[in-house]
Amino acid sequence: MARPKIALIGAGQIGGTLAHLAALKELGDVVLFDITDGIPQGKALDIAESGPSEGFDAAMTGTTDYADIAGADVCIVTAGVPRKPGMSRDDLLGINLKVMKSVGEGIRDNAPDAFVICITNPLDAMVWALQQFSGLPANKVCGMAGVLDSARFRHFLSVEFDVSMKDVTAFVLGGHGDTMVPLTRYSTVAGIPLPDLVDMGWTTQEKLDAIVQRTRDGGAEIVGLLKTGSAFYAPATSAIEMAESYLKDQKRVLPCAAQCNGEFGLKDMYVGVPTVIGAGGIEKVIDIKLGKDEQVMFDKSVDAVKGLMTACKGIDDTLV
Ligand code: A3D
Repeated sequence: MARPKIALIGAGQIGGTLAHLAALKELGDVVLFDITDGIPQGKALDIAESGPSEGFDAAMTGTTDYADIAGADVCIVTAGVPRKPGMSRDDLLGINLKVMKSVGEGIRDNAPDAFVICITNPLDAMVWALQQFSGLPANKVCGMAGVLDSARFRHFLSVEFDVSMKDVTAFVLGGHGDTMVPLTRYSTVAGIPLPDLVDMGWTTQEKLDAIVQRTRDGGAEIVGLLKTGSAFYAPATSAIEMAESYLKDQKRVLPCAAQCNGEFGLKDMYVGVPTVIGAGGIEKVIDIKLGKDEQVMFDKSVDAVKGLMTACKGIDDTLV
């Protein structure tokens, strides 16, 4: 059987890391696409040359021609611009929306059967627009944010509790922005919910609140340190986790930006929700019950995403 084909649209910081990880995990043959000639070809060759030492079997090609992504099983989209210190994700909307249009059309014309994972910011609005521009079914187009935000939360919690990250689970829902909703009640250490751990004296409510806020600011913290761009190692790892679940039909339960069709009382919009990812793409949106305070935070986050969708419609009147 032929190896799966993974197309990476955008060969920048995240794109290059995605290619390297896909090769190391032998998820399939990789095509790196970018509009800047030389970058995708150079990164593809560099990664291919690490193959003999690593011992992976995966073909790597770089291209500026959409025809080369033909028949891709998975497309991961990072095309666009990242933020710089002082910028919010929302400041990227105008420029990245135009990029989503060309990327959507490129995928529509060359890889209409692919499972598409969008990473470009502002995430929830960009994946919503990308789905419309590509015309692919909504269950085959999703956005990566919740896996990353939850991973950041899990990392901070594991340091606070001095336990293995493997035993910390966490859920972060809502839009990928300042209004994201880390759900402490659904986050656990080996099944023990965080509020119980506060009662047990493992941490204080103040410390937990600070960790929740640090999770919300996790992207900005890295932008502030790097100064020239945004995070790329953990974002790439998170998207690879989602791609692997699709390619291997693992049916992982992962939070991601998915189209809601009645779940959480929402329709025709993308926002971070718990999902099941398998061979059918987004096979299920898990409609969990939110507490009163959680619902208030989630609604605020949904409103922020709706505001961005309205701004997109003001720029491109083909969006509905
Ligand atoms: P960067 O290293 O600048 O790479 C972006 C690449 O896109 C560059 O190589 C560009 O040449 C290329 N590009 C620009 N326009 C096009 C186009 N029309 N078609 C194809 N390629 C194009 O950025 P990055 O890899 O660090 O980040 C990529 C995106 O991911 C940005 O929008 C970030 O804001 C976003 N991001 C999202 C998260 C989430 O958790 C959702 C995390 C980190 C970064």
